[in-house]
Amino acid sequence: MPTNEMQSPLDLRQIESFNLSIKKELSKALLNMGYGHFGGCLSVTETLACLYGRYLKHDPQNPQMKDRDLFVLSKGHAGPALYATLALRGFFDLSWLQTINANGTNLPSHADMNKTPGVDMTTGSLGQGISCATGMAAGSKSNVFTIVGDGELQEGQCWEAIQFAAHHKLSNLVVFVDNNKRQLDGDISDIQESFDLQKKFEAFGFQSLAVDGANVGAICDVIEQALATTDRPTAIILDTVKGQGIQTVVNISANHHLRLDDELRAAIETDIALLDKKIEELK
Ligand SMILES: Cc1ncc(C[n+]2csc(CCOP(=O)(O)OP(=O)(O)O)c2C)c(N)n1
Repeated sequence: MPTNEMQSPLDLRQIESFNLSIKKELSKALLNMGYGHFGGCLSVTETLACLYGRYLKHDPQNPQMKDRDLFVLSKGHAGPALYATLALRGFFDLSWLQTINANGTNLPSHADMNKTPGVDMTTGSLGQGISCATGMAAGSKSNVFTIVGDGELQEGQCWEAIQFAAHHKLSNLVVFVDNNKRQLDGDISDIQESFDLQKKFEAFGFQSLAVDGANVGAICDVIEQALATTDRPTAIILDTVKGQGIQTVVNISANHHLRLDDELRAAIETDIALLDKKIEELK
């Protein structure tokens, strides 16, 4: 897999600041809506910051650039995390985030390639994104990155895609698993155990790596391992916490989708102020 030489890469401090800014902007957008998928948006921001800050070949001025790398948010309900990333990267104005899911918006709650500059695949029906990403990797020389949920992997079609990718040795495909141990209605281990995801991907023929999904430096290291691999696809199992970065959300066990009352809103606003402080310290 060739590495990206076209964009000016951010250093680790900048990537961490980018990550915190994504958390802040997506949280502000969901506060504005009054509801949203807080938990599963917040658990993927570190990975998005690494990809869009350093590794993904892209051009915000030309979202359809021909030889760009491709990104598929297979867990499409985390759309607001991707939108905050794209806005901060310059694909569109930050003010668009205030229109998420509104009538006529370019930012529907789930990702839509026909509406949003920078979105490479429409997703939301779990299982379909990783299948599309695999087909895109088979049909292109570009690198294709996708993020799937651990709950999403209960969809059988994911494993068809994984088997196909391994058989065709799609070394330009990187599958991140947001292993936050929760799905919509509870703990994965209560609903349908994932067992050892790293071993499962390895058994299918992937290079299979595990990493702390809250540590941007560690995530960059495993992405580099993936980019250096030329004989098979890579899976990166992200050890994450649903809601990570906004403690109020972490503390709520049923944090998949929150509807805000005044108390919750005030608590999240306090957490956003803490993020602001950290962002300031990183300057
Ligand atoms: C095919 C399909 N079935 C059900 C849903 C409804 N749904 C949206 S998110 C979700 C839970 C997914 O869990 P996970 O992939 O672990 O996401 P995370 O916890 O990281 O947000 C479900 C069941 C859907 N979007 N698509």
